[in-house]
Amino acid sequence: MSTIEVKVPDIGDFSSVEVIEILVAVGDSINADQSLITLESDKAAMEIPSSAAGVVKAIKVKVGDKVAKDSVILLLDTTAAQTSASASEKPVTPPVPQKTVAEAKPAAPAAQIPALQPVTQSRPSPTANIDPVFFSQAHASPSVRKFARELGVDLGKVTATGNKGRILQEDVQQFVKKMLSQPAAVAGGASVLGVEPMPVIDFSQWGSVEIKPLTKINKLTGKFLHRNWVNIPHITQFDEADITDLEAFRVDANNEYKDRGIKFTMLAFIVKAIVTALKKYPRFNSSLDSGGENLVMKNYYHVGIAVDTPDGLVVPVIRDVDKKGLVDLVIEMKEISLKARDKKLKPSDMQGGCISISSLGGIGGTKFTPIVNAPEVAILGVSRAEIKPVWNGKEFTPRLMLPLSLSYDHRVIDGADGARFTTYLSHLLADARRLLM
Ligand code: CAO
Repeated sequence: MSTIEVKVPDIGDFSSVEVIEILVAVGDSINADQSLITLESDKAAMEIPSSAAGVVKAIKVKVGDKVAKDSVILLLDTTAAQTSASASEKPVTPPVPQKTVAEAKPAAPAAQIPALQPVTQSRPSPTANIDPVFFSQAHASPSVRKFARELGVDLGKVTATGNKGRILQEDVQQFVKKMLSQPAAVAGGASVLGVEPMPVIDFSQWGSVEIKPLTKINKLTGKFLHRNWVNIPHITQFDEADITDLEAFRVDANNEYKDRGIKFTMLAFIVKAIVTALKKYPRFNSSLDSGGENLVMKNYYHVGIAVDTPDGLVVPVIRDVDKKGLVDLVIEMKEISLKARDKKLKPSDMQGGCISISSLGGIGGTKFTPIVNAPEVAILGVSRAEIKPVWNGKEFTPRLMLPLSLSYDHRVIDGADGARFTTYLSHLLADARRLLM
């Protein structure tokens, strides 16, 4: 038996170069010239070939080590290789993979897929985690490995077209192109580039299920909400308005207008107040232009109201709120919510809003984070008012507090302005006389 030390050859000007990959394992039969390790300096990556054929007895370096000329890489039993090849004629691991590693790789055992997350189809991501074993065994030049690493491509999944199954840079590019062009098999539709798609799940494996198609409105709103959620950097500012006095006024007004069949809702006051706040903080009454370079400042005041219908959420718009009195607003709001629930809204009834209000106060809840209804830049969420003890400087007094949740587009509105807007809105609602000013 003859054991030799395989050393780093003369690698030019490099005196201390990092080992980034070990390409063989103890027990591997290797050929002369087979790549053993990959070194990477600031300037280049290089594979170091074996000086002889044999069986690897021990590896003397590890990933992260710094090596130079004559550093020992491994111990090689040079007789064992010849003996095993000639005597037993067992196929040894080919020094250079003749197929792509993906083809050579045994099928992944089912146990590798978590039992509770059966993924029947999902788009493989080019940036999926790289399998270090198959990446290191893939037959590719250092520059191609570097290129693949930068793109996050697992070389083990790339089909090679080069000589003797070598993976070329074009193969990596082709792989990325293919991944990007594959339709996303995502529950619920579109996926975000670079984000792992949602798995497709067979729920019937855990019990009986039935399929209910989404309504047309569900599908449309789902698309818009997803688009807005993904495109807009959202912040939600919470506040509470003391509406004790406003509620007393509302009850009086309702008694007064009872004979005319008019019922003032808290929402009508909020619509009026929000327009006064838009006038004070005009940036909330703007939209980003399509290039994202300019703000389109609006000189009109149209407010969208989210209406819950059996078929889903719709947001009709009340136009020119600043030119309308409370009675007109109350009548119009009643009409549009009836129209919405009777499916009589036209597309134009839902366009041109400056800001939207989503009121869940009639249902319950303390706070929520509504999604901005682009191209608007803010949306006000209103939750259920509650009597709370409020400190007036001397004592706690029972006050009716209305929770407000203002979500806004942080590209257009700064946090300080978000807080100013809700503070001002709360002042307006606390003293409705300010709405006249
Ligand atoms: N606090 C306490 N009570 C409230 C309240 C609040 N903030 N807002 C409404 N209420 C009360 C009302 O006074 C009314 O009580 P009475 O019948 O005793 O007078 C009751 O709750 C029902 O009000 P309402 O919700 O029907 O009426 P509204 O004017 O407040 O709202 C509308 C109208 C169209 C906004 C509402 O019906 C609706 O559809 N809300 C849901 C909106 C939605 O789905 N948003 C989610 C979008 S985010 O995904």
